[in-house]
Amino acid sequence: MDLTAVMNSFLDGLQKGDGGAIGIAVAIVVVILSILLFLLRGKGNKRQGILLLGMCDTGKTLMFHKLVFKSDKPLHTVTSISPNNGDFTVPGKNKSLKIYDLPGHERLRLQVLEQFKGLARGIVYVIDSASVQKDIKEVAEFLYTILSDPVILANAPPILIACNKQDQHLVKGATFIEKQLQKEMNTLRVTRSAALQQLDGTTGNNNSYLGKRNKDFEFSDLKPMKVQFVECSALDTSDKDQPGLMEVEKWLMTVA
Ligand SMILES: Nc1nc2c(ncn2[C@@H]2O[C@H](COP(=O)(O)OP(=O)(O)O)[C@@H](O)[C@H]2O)c(=O)[nH]1
Ligand SMILES: [Mg+2]
Repeated sequence: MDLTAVMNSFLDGLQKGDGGAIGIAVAIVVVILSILLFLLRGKGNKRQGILLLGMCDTGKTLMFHKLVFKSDKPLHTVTSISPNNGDFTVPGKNKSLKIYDLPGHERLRLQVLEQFKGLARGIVYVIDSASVQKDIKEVAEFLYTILSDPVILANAPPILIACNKQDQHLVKGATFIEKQLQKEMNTLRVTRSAALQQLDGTTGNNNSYLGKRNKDFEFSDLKPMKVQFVECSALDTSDKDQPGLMEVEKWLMTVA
């Protein structure tokens, strides 16, 4: 029996309301729908976003312009209220990442995190190395909120802590900032998990306690989430010894 004959008898069966033929037709439709759904879902899961997060005035928008537009011109923006996004083409690879410059204003940042966290293939947490000591509490708090978010914990995107503005005089280096942040996170995890326990009345078993118990907080204990610190400068200076954004770009290449 050739294929046309099989098709004909199958269509004949369908017309006559033959149970077997209808069963086969239903099965075929189900298989096609499943494949379509699988393909669509696969596409949605492929997170391509890099979120630039951090306090106001840390240099996120300047960094965004440098990475996306390679623009050398100084920026004439006012405080960015709405998110920007643009493509970063990965040199040497046929890939691009979507960079999101998200507003760091205190009243907006949690809402913005909520909206964009599902897109994160990676997160760049930008710090102003010149003012980080003064603002350490707030800097640590937002970072803690990001790292203990259930969606972020589930996806475990790599995190780059970009210690920006290294071109300025007497700024702290990445190692110093990492130590300061670890100390602050150590305090925060106690207050945060205590506050949560009071709220929902449960004992422990929430995600708000980051790192290992019975041990001071360390970023390396957040595995499988990988947290890295680099020094950078989004501002152009004629000084060739300045780090520029080289380390950030290197990291983006490893994430893409
Ligand atoms: N010296 C120095 N200034 C910077 C650097 N990055 C940004 N700035 C300046 O810091 C201010 C805030 O930058 P902006 O990108 O708007 O910060 P955002 O609020 O995080 O988006 C601007 O005046 C920038 O020119 C840097 O690496 N070094
Ligand atoms: Mg901005």
